[in-house]
Amino acid sequence: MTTRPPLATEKLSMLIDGRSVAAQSGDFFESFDPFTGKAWALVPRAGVADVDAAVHAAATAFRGEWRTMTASARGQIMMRFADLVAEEAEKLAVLETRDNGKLINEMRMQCKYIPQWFRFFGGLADKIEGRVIPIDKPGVFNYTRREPLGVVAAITPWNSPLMLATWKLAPALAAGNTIVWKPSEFSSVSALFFGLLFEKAGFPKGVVNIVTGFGNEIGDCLVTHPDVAKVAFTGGDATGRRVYQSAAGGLKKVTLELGGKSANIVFADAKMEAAIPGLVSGIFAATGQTCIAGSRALVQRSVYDEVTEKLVAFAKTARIGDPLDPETQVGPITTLPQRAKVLDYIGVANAEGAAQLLGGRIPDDASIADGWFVEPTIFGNVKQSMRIAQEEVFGPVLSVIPFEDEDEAVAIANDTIYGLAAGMWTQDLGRAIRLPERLEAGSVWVNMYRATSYLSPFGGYKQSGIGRENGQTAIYEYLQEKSIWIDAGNSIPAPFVQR
Ligand code: TXE
Repeated sequence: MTTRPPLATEKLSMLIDGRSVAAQSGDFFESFDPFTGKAWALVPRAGVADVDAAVHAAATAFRGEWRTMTASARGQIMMRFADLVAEEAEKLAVLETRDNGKLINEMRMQCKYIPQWFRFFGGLADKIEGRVIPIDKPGVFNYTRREPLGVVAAITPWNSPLMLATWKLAPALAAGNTIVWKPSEFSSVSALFFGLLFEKAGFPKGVVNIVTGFGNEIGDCLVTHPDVAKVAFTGGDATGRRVYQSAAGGLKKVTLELGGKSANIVFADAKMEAAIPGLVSGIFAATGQTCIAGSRALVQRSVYDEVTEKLVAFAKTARIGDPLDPETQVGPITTLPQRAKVLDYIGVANAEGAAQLLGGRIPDDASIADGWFVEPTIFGNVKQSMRIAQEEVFGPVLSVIPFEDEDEAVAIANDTIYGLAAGMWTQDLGRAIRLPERLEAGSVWVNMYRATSYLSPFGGYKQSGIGRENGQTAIYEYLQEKSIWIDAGNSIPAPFVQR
């Protein structure tokens, strides 16, 4: 086992109005290390009063210095923040791995990459332009401004804590909004360290506030708070629906990113040396705990036996172990309830008659017995009617589904309520161009899988979500357009007549 560094501070603090604070109740809750199964940090347990204080601070900051600061100055603060995150990337990555059990290699990659979002959107801050409209009324000058919305509530899950928050915070801040961020109760530690960097970078107090606590205790009061203008949410679809309904009461703007059941399609003409690791990395690299997991492998029937055999052989070699060890390839599941859910789905798949080709159990290895592991699991000959083909498991469970031809591959790929992502493996250029258009998914990868960037839009078709994150257009999710009319002709208005 690698050394597990102790946490520097015994009890962590939230960030409200530029101050490091405990919950007003003084309550804390334990955060667990999924590899040791033991509590390793104490996180403030915010209540409604803390949410109220955070929203109040954000609303006040929105009307203060942040509002009058030039967009270039705003962008420069974001650039400074990016530099500070880059300096702390290694520390943040270790905190994330301890808190959510995902591989250190993956969290390192994410924490080193996060500064690019703040640089990119910081650079966009002073490129938010309005328009001059050649209006159809003589003597009238009409132009538009794009203005921020106000207080944005960012609600994030446990699987990629800082990265998924960054996808919301960077465009929202660049657009001039202020933030109340509630990270997942299962992975709040890195957020609280991230929070220490905002003031250092020069953000005015109250521009970014972080409250930690349980979704079922404070989520609803944050979403429905009258001073919150927009909710940006990533999480499960059941919670997403609830957030959407609560936000509707106040007609708030929302973006939702709600996971998927993504198809990773292998055609007989694929380069198999690439396709097989592509299937494996699509599902097992993050122990299946990623919204874009390629949890359905669609394999052309003529190569079905060959692919499943190679897939099982390859997945069998995956090293299960301590996520802090860079050699580990499959880490634990982040939470105990999530492991129970994954094991339950494995039971359902067996009961429905899917052929279990690999895994399916808690690993039988005493050296990792304290961790919340599930073996990489592969089911063959899965049918569309099975729950394992339709529902998001969010664990290391792959369903392999055979198909005959292109049309059937598209039909199966599109036959779920979700539409977040899809992958395809082929050497046929025509097919590589033809098929992405037919796939109902917000991201399609050809001969690659699981790539995202600050430069390219990301989001869901169908019930995988609403709105887009990343890429230039994401900033418009945090802006509203105002139309300004000026009579430049000095005319005297005719009363009772619309102009
Ligand atoms: O997520 P939740 P959970 C899926 C995955 C998983 C399932 C449940 O299938 O098994 O969701 O995971 C906050 N109002 N994904 O329960 O509940 C909560 O505190 C406002 C997919 O951990 O969606 C956390 O901060 N907020 C996903 C955030 O919502 C509420 C990533 C997400 O938690 C709330 C994670 C409420 N009423 C899980 N209740 C993806 N898209 O990548 C909870 N929250």
